[in-house]
Amino acid sequence: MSKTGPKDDIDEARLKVTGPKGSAAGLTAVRVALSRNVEQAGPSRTLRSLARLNQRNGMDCPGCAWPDPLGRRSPAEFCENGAKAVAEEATQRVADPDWWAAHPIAELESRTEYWLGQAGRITHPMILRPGDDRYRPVPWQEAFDLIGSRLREADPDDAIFYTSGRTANETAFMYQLFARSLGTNNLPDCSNMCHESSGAAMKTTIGIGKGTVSLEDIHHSKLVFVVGQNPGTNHPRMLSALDECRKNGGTVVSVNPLPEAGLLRFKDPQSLKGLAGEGSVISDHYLQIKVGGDLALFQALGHLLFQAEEQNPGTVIDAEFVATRTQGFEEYRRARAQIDWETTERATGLSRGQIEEIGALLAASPATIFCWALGLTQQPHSVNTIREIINLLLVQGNFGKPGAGACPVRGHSNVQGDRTMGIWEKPGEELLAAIDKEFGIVSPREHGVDSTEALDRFQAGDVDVFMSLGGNFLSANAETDALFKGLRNTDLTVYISTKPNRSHVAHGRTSIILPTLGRSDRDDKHPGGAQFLTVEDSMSVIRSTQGRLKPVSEHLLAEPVIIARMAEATFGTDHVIDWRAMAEDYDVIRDRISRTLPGFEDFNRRVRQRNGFVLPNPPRDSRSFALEGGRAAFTISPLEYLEPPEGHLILQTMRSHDQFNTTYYGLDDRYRGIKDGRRVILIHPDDLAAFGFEDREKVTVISTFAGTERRAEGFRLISYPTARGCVGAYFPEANSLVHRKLVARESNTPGFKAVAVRFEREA
Ligand SMILES: Nc1nc2c(c(=O)[nH]1)N[C@H]1C(S)=C(S)[C@@H](COP(=O)(O)OP(=O)(O)OC[C@H]3O[C@@H](n4cnc5c(=O)[nH]c(N)nc54)[C@H](O)[C@@H]3O)O[C@H]1N2
Ligand SMILES: Nc1nc2c(c(=O)[nH]1)N[C@H]1C(S)=C(S)[C@@H](COP(=O)(O)OP(=O)(O)OC[C@H]3O[C@@H](n4cnc5c(=O)[nH]c(N)nc54)[C@H](O)[C@@H]3O)O[C@H]1N2
Ligand SMILES: [Mo]
Repeated sequence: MSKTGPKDDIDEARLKVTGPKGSAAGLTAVRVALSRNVEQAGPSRTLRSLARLNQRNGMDCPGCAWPDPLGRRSPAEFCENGAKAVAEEATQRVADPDWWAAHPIAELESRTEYWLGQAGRITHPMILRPGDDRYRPVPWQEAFDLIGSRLREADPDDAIFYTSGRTANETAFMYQLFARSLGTNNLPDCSNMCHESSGAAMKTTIGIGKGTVSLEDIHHSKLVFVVGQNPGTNHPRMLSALDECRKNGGTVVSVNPLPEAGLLRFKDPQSLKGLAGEGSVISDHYLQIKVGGDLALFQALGHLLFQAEEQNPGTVIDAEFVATRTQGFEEYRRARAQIDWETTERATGLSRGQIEEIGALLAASPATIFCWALGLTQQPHSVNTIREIINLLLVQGNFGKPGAGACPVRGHSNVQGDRTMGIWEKPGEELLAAIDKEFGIVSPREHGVDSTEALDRFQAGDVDVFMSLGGNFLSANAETDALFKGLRNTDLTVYISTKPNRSHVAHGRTSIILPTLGRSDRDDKHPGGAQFLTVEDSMSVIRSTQGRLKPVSEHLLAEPVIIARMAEATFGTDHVIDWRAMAEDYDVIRDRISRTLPGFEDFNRRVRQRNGFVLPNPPRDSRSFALEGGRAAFTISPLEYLEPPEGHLILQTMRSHDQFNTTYYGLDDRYRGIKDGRRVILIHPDDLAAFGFEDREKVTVISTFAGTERRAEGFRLISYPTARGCVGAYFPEANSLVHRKLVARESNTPGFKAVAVRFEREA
């Protein structure tokens, strides 16, 4: 075990490329997971944390939002990357006051997220005072008083409260209550950059912004599409579910510009048989689509459904469902009557024959699920693309029946729960009225800013206070260079964090870092003893989570306590809301949630049940839709795809196998065979040749949008079997290239997978 992070930062000259692998997981995954844990946390913390991961009364994995099985659980109900997420948090490396003293801001500015994050857990509250050159320790109460007095002075509209999706339900609820008590709905969150397009598309078509399937549905589906998603890396336990689906006779189709290892073959690390040998096939069909071509594909599939129905009347369309549960069907049928195959082939990069083969599968399937993630949510036409999935599901009545439905696979472990708890810049009247009634406050009605609108506010220089509950707002966002300057122009930045990151370096004139307990840490400094928190997974299951590890520093505070003490410092101890009572006993928060939010009745009792409880979901539970007449809505969208300007390619930005968003576990994107370097561009060999470049050549990447250009230097072109015309780079290295106006319409999500780029040779 090493108590300090790596001395050296990433040296891109050490980049090693071995090419893509054909299968995911297996013994290597187990070995990597264990060695990372032991290296960071030591053997005993490793054993204690991993044994309880995703077990009943255990700890919810701080990684992704994939659900846990309700029945049998494997003794190792986690994956390589979940284990790495735990190692990151359970680490015994510390960024203590000595560390901060040794590294002035000017030095930290030159560091990558890798180097910063590997420094370890922050141990003391820290402050950077105006004009000082480094963060120094500050007593908790002094930090709270400073925050409180600044917030009392500020126009609430000039304060912004960001949230990242690791935040637990109780914490999120208190945080939104804090912002609204102050008088603002400025509550942007990571969801704005993530699945907001899914929410926007689903709310307007099926009346709820959440998925409609359970894990059991996946196991027993006849046909599962996995679109724009890399589960082998980002939701590895999903591979077990897909494996089970295939064993039960289901078919899996994946749609992706990259041949991701986890979509090809899978060696189940939870079964001995799976560890050895070839592993099982995951995708029966793989469509190597062009980035942004999915809308065209789904429209073509819609056309093929009607064609199949014509050939075999009464076998494809669920006429009764359509007639009694939907609206707008005839218009949709008319819109799909014609198809322009030439354009469809150009948009998708697929042949008519390939699409027809999948069309036949879909037409014949009695129960279909569409799973998707960020490959569909971060493009200008994302909301319409997802609506087109809903159309396909509606035609065949794939809601509220076993093995069928819509499955947006969420990112952060509690991103869905945070929204349920009211972290939303555009709250509905129902939520605000319920909060006001329960707490005796008057919430503001004016909508706040989302993460993209926040960029404009920083650009304009009118943000006084920026607060961040977890996350890394700077590096996660678009146009990071401008945002960096904007944050520096802020009067006060407050970061509630576990580890150092570049947002801390983009400090306001005064900047405060409040170090907090993580999911795996014991939270027992309360009058009534140890407390637990709750989370909601991607399939709307609410369950408890409790850490047991000894915190790495005695100075850490739990997130609910931090919020309560900030609120007391802001409003005084005689405020209409009893903040302290909530922070002392989380049951008190849950009681108040149960009186405020629908679906949480009797919260404290039900969350203590064996498997927690499932939130109501009208499409899934009763085939009803909270829209006009209780009916789901077909929608009609124009055909749209991404056509780069002459001499350009379309860049998508994605995660390596060794990172969690802006934090890097290591430098080994093992399944893609890329190691020790991250400034790479994956490009098809024919595009490489067409543009006159050599494999491994060093280039500057230039993005163009609305007549402006952005440049990022020091990238290497890597010959890789991606779709033609589409290149890939890692998030967050490429974020500075994304113009803040390049967004998905309606959801305002940055166009992280839709950037037009060209390359310039570097010396
Ligand atoms: N280990 C680990 N787990 C994670 C995360 C992590 O960083 N590390 N992040 C978490 C979070 S917050 C999220 S939101 C999820 C993200 O999970 P993913 O959505 O899997 O994340 P990305 O790496 O962005 O991968 C996007 C995938 O979409 C494909 N793609 C890109 N453009 C298109 C397109 O136009 N069409 C199609 N069909 N495919 C396309 C890419 O090739 C890639 O395979 O994972 C969560 N889980
Ligand atoms: N180019 C590009 N950009 C993207 C994306 C993309 O695909 N491409 N994806 C987008 C997506 S899907 C998302 S979700 C966002 C992610 O955006 P964020 O959620 O803002 O970023 P993270 O990297 O997950 O945040 C990491 C930081 O959270 C803090 N942290 C970790 N655990 C805890 C905890 O328990 N409590 C507290 N208080 N802090 C904690 C640590 O200090 C760590 O440095 O990025 C978006 N940005
Ligand atoms: Mo996400």
